[in-house]
Amino acid sequence: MRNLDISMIGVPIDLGQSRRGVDMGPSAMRYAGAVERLRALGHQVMDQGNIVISAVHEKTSSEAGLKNLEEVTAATVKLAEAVSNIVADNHFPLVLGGDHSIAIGTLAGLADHYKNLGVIWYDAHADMNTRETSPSGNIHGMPLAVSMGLGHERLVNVHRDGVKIDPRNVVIIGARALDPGERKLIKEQGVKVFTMHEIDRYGMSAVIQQTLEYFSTRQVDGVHLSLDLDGLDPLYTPGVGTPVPGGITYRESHLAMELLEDAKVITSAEFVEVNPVLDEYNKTADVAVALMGSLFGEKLL
Ligand code: B3U
Ligand code: MN
Ligand code: MN
Repeated sequence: MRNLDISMIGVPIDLGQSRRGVDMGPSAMRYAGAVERLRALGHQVMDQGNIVISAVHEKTSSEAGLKNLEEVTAATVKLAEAVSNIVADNHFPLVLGGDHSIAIGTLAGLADHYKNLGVIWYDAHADMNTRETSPSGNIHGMPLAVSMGLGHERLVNVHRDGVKIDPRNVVIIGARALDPGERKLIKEQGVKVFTMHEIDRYGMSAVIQQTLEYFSTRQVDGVHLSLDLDGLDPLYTPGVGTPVPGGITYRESHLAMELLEDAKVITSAEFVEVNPVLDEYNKTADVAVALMGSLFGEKLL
């Protein structure tokens, strides 16, 4: 058990994709008891509240192939600054989304402090589209590519110019919906991917073990967990904008969090894509908070 100073920050934005309501994700996870759950484990939790998102329901910018580029850029610039300050204070940044476009800001802020950061992208998707390959124009399908320096310059240069993470330090877990351009980029960039095939075949325990071994050969100086709730099967997390069947189970996800906690490697985390409008009661936020519990040291005995 680590006793951490956790700084929680919410990013109530839904403009990185096309279904409204994911801006209420931070509230839903707070309502599900995120702060209390982590305090009960002995951590100090400072809830910094939310980043201010301007004109969240008013779409003002349009750039072909990139929906709401202006607003997403502005939000991620603010988030990057906040995350960087949290790490400078030696606190653990815990970011609550919002759609996954916010990872552009989280990773940009972390890049101030880590020179060789490892990233776990727990997601049904690779989020490695660019304007040219995106089937939707939704920026939440692009943050991983952007953080590798691939994409619109406004996004690539958020907070500081250029590349934020080394593609060879990225491990995607749970992928089962990849676009043609993403498949190509994954190969070209040397991203490590555990699709549902590997999870089914070897089990989550082996997948996390191999992830940890891989990070160790990469000599990473920290590991960020970017957890998209659509990585889980929609049976468990129905409140997401783009559910994909055949996903990671509740039990496998808890095991993954517990194994990461045992290894004491995670240095920052974000939980994204919780959309209470699409949810069954607050099920998806409840699962997010339960997973936070395991990630931060909850044990049965
Ligand atoms: N790859 C598709 C769909 C998608 C990506 N991320 C989510 N959905 N959540 C796209 O639009 O880029
Ligand atoms: Mn995602
Ligand atoms: Mn996803």
